[in-house]
Amino acid sequence: MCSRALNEWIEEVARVTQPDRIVWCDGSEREYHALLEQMLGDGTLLRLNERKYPNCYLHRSHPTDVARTEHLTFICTPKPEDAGPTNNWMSPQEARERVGALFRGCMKGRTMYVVPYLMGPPGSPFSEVGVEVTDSPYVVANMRIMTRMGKIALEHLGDSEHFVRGLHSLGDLSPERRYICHFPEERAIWSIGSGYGGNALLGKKCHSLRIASVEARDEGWLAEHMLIIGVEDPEGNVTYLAGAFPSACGKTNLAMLVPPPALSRYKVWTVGDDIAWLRLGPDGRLWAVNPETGFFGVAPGTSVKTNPNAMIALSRNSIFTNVALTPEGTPWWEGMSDPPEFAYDWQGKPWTPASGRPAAHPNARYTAPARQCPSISPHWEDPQGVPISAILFGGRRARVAPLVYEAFDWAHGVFVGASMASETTAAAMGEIGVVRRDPMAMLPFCGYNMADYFRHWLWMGTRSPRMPRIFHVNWFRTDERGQFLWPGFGENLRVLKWIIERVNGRGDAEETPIGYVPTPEALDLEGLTLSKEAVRELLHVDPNEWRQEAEAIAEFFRRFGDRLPEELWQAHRQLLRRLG
Ligand code: OXD
Ligand code: MN
Repeated sequence: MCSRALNEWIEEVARVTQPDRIVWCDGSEREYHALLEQMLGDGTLLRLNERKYPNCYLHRSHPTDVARTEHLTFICTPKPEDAGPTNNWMSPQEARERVGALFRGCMKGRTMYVVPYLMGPPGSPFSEVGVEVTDSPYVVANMRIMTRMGKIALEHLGDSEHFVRGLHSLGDLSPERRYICHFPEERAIWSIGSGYGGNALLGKKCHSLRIASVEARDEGWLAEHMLIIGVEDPEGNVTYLAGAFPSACGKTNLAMLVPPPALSRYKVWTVGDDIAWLRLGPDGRLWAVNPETGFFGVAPGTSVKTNPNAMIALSRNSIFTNVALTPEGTPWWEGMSDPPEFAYDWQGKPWTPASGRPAAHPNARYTAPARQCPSISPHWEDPQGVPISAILFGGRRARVAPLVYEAFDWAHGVFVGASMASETTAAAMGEIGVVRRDPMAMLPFCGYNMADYFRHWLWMGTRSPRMPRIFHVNWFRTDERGQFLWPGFGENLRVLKWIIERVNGRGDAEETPIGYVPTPEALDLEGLTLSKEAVRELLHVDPNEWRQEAEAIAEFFRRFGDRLPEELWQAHRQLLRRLG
């Protein structure tokens, strides 16, 4: 059984791209292994040490194709205003001409894979079918880890014509001919010239965030760049939290947090590490699913110490991209362990610790099945999702933002999310470490005008009195010598504990101009050696810094002109008033 609309679309795509062969992927183990063998044969993959990393492979990408290329990512709507000032815009007609030309004959001599996939748990009202057509077997193999692929997706599709159409080709991998185009009105994606995850695994950022955010606006739900976790207290109560953090700011680590010894009677359950689809349930609460089935995590910095659950998840059946390779055939990256005496770097060149360059690319990745994560929640595939009690917004801020604060109410929380900022990381091409506004961590992922997106968020808050409470966290504050003030990682549970107490009507807080900040005693710091000054600094709200911050926020808001919801300006004026 196969939808006629799907067959027709595949015929049309094949006419344009002219592949030598068309392969419909069924998602089976057999098919996966055949693909792997083929890629081992042509050098696309290298097999890792079968004893230490069973069924694991290394891929080295083209050296210019190692991260998302935001400047080559476009929203193609009839009017530029519908893409908004924070997106690159191209008219659908121009895209069809300029980018369409690159697809003409691009699969000559290649195999075209048809990859049906399901985002979201089987049988869930949240779930959506997409079909990615690609000429990259590496993309197919990764899609099989990251999505429910093949037969199950076709079953969900039935004879419907309702699916996201994703067309991907490696093209010639040249950045000059690289485009990632989204057509929200047609629910279509065209990506050419890159094999990198965020650009090429179309189920992920392109479908589940950029296209889905537009659907969510139209249908009354939220598609967000958020992790989802359940925190179980010693009495066995589980509170679910969702958190939006920019790329490479520790979402995966937080999603798989291991409690520190002082809080060993707590347990953190992983539901998702990157994307959340959230809908109002019949009970008026906001329920969330993780549409993915795998983790496409940043390898550098991941270790048994920082994220033991990830290390177990990635130890088998995983694909590594742009990590270093040790002589014994195991992957290595900066921060994993003491450096090996010798390795091959991410480009396959001989490397030693004296080489003076990183062995792994800073944005090296692992693609690992979610079900292998020891902390995976027993509810991670529940069709109705999990009920969210609190939303966390967070960024990487050396200064200004305290460790944690709570918004006064939903509308203020939307202001907090809309004015979020973070220092840039290696997950996208460009300068690293500069502070940029990244509202709700969605700046690179919102498929429409963010002013309308903020309006949608505000409207969601009016729909139920049981919406989650909103918090802002910052694990990255530093002292005047540039040292992190907060230990981070597992210790972040102390902050989550306060958040959960607040949600349950407990947890002492002080009202400050920016929101409720915990009193120093309200944070459980038992067993942590943190000076009183450090705690004070971590929780400090400096009115002068915040006045400057408010000016930077206003400057950002002004970019949206009249389209910015008045509620956000009102929240801004209130902030200034409270700052005095
Ligand atoms: C990711 C990203 O890969 O945000 O998740 O870049
Ligand atoms: Mn992400």
